[in-house]
Amino acid sequence: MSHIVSLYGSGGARSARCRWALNELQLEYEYVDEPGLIGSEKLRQLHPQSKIPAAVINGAVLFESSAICSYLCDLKPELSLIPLPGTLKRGLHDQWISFAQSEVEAYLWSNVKHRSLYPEERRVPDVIEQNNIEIHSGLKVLNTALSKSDYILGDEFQVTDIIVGWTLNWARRSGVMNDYPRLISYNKSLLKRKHCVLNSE
Ligand SMILES: N[C@@H](CCC(=O)N[C@@H](CS)C(=O)NCC(=O)O)C(=O)O
Repeated sequence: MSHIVSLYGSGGARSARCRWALNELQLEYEYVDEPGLIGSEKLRQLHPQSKIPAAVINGAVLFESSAICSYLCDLKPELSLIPLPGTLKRGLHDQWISFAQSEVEAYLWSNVKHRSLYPEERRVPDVIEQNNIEIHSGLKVLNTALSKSDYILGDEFQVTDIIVGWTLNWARRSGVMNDYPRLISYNKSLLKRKHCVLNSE
């Protein structure tokens, strides 16, 4: 069955997760990357906070990058990029994408806000040190989990690796991943993938 997909995004933002998943799934899609998109009324029709990514898939609106990625993979089960619903592996997929986003990514994002995004009067520099403690706690867990296998869920690349991999690539680019050799080698192997669109710098 063919699917009609429009993705709203920009560059290396979290929408890159969705572009990478779409590429792995070999799904054609319309990509909407326009100046002034974030915060626009046009995007607010699709995302209540007018953030990216948002997607229209077969006429239905979806936001949150990991939800978009997982749903797209569910649409093409024959490619086996996501474990089937109801399996333990699917539970582990949910576990690790939630873990990466809530235990690492949210703190990376908070650091960016407190360093540069918020207006000066909202920035709390002390938060950054606290955030870094949380980030390292999360990275340590991921480093240990990945020491047992090539990919998060075992021997096969899954969309889980796209979602968690985006978080880890951001950690690397933020300079907080240097003490985790397994995360560095995992990140390198993901960046080599043909369909990967993450920023390798
Ligand atoms: N948890 C959301 C985060 C969405 C998000 O914060 N997107 C950023 C770009 S990567 C954005 O649109 N930021 C604009 C803003 O915060 O106003 C997801 O994974 O989709």
